[in-house]
Order: sequence, then structure tokens, then C-alpha cells
Amino acid sequence: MTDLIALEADLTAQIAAAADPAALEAVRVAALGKTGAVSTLLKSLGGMNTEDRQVQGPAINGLRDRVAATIASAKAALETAKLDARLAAEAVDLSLPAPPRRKGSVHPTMQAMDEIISIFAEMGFAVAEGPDIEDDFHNFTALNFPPKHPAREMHDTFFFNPKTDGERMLLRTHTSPVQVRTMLSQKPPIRIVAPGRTYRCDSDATHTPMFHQIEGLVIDRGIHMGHLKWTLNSFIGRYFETSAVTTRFRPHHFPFTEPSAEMDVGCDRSGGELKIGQGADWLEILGCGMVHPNVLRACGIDPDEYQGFAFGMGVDRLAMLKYGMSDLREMFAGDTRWLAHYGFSAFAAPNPASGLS
Ligand code: 2U9
Repeated sequence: MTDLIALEADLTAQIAAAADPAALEAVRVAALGKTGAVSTLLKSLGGMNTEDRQVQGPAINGLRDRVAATIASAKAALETAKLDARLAAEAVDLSLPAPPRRKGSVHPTMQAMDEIISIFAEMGFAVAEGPDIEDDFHNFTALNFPPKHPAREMHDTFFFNPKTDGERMLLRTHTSPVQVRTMLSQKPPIRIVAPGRTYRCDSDATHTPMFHQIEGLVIDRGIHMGHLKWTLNSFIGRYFETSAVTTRFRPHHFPFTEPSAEMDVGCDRSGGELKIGQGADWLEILGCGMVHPNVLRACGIDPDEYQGFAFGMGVDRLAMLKYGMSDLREMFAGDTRWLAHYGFSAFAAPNPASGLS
């Protein structure tokens, strides 16, 4: 009996001295584990005569229960102490003032997009939209890109994995498939702009994998380059807010237009700052041309009866030119300080109904 009292006192002292869960577990194993001191005593009951067992049995079982209960309460106390320490360390001072709230703003690309849409809306263009995920026909074939033609690679296309039928969908490389879908579903006359996100596997100082385009399409009888030139000259004057704007059309090549051209605007770079509408330099602004007869045919329109012109421009770049940003990558960084500086009020956004203010 004295042995049991001494053992209990010793174990109680060890439990009290255990400073962390690992030390406490070591005490538990030494007492109640398979070969622990208390377990060995319990096993010895089997070798005792009935008289001794009747006395020792309750005494050893009682010791085991008390030691187990002391360990359990010591474990709970250690866990409470750990939680209290963590709560104290992670305390939040609720009396601190909140950081100033940043106001949301309209991204310059979207401001430019709204301005461009409004200018074309004033000229009688409707807005058309289509899916970002396209098929080969609407993005390439209908636009007179021959199969395996290098022009397809020029577009650095993001392809999806092939479907079970082998067809590979893709992220549209331009918004032109929207015009294809419009021609296939509507009869001329057509006068639309197609704004939206476009994707090309290209990333450097002047290219991002996702960028914004707006393209335009006019289809009617008797449409010619004169209509194209007037429309785009008028647009540029409105967009850059100057009547002094000069433009020139340089011959170019696109599979979907013939003839094709790039349009430059007169500018001045002499003072280190770019000024549109003055000076002797030229700046490339957009691409355009007369819709290729093959494209009209692929979209169910008879080129002997109808003609059309089309144009396309990069909106992120046009926003940078108008609002003085120099680094394309900053446009996509999502920096709230940059947005607070360059962003626009949502209440001042132009729209097709109100027009350009
Ligand atoms: C159809 C027929 C013709 C759209 C056009 C361009 C010229 C053009 C580029 C400008 C800069 C794209 O963002 S950019 O890289 N676009 O130069 N786009 S004509 O012509 C079409 C479209 C659809 C059915």
C-alpha cells in the first residue's frame, strides 16, 4: 500500500511538472502505457491469491483512474494556456482608426471603349457582341485564312485541348468572329461595332496575352473606300477632340480585307510629349480595308450585290495615347493607387444614348 501511495505522489508531481503536451504524454506512457508502472501493477493482479486481489484490485484500479483523470485535467489546462497565449499575441486593437476607403473608378481602357462606342453610336452603328471562346470557322476560315496558312500562326492562338470529335476550340484572337456571326444571322444593310476582349499568346512591353479591341463593319450596296475614309477621319477627330487632325492611309495586308490599309495620324513628338493633330510625325492608329469577297461569300452575302468596309483597333493603346500612360503592363497590374490616379468617375461614363459629352 505504501508503495502505491508513493507511486501516486511521484506521478502527480511529474504531471504537475510537465510543461508542454509532449512532456505530459511521456508521463502518461510511463504510467499508463502498455509497460507503464500502473499497467504492470494491474497485470500483477492475475498472479495474486483471491484475498490479496480483493484488497489490491480496487486500490490499483483507483490509482489508475485518479492518474488518468489528473493527466486529462493537466492536458486541458495546457491547451487553455496555449489558447490564451495565442489570443493575447494576436489581439486586435479595435480602437485603431480604419484605413481610408479607396473609391472605385472606371479603368481608362473601359473609359476609352465607352467613348469610342459612343462616337460610332452617334454615326448610327449598333453594338454587337459574341463569345470569347470561338471555333476555327468563325475566328479563321470564314475570314479567309486558308488552312495551315502562316497568318494563323501570326495570331499566336491559345487553343483548348481537342474535344472528343477532334475539334479544338480557341480564345478569339480578334473580335472579327462577332462580325461573321452578325453577317450570318442578319441581312444587309449592316452597320456595327464589336467591342471586347481578345487573346494572343504574346507578352512583352507592348503586348499582353489579353487585350481589348473594337472592330467595325459596314455592309450595304455601293460601299467604297471613300465611306471608310470619311468614317475613320471623323472618328479620329472626335476621339482626340481636335478638328486639326490629319491622317494618311498606308497600303497593308490582312487576309479578310482587300484592299487593306493602316491609318496613321499626324503627331508631334518634339517636346518629349506626344501631341495629336500637329507636327510632322506619323503614328499608326488602326487597320482597315474593304471586306474581301471571299469573306462576304463565306458569310452568305453576294459580293456582286453588296460591298463593305471594316476596321479594327487596339483600345488599350488608344487609351494610353489619349490619357498619357506610357507602360502597357501598368494598365493590367490592378494597382489601386494607379487606378485612383488614372481612373474615371463612373458617373461621367459616356454611353450610346447620352453620346460623348
Ligand atoms: C469581317 C471582315 C473584316 C477587321 C479589321 C483590322 C483591319 C486591324 C488590328 C488593329 C490593331 C487588330 O488590335 S489590333 O492588333 N485590326 O488592323 N481589323 S480590318 O476586318 C474585318 C473583320 C470582320 C467579317
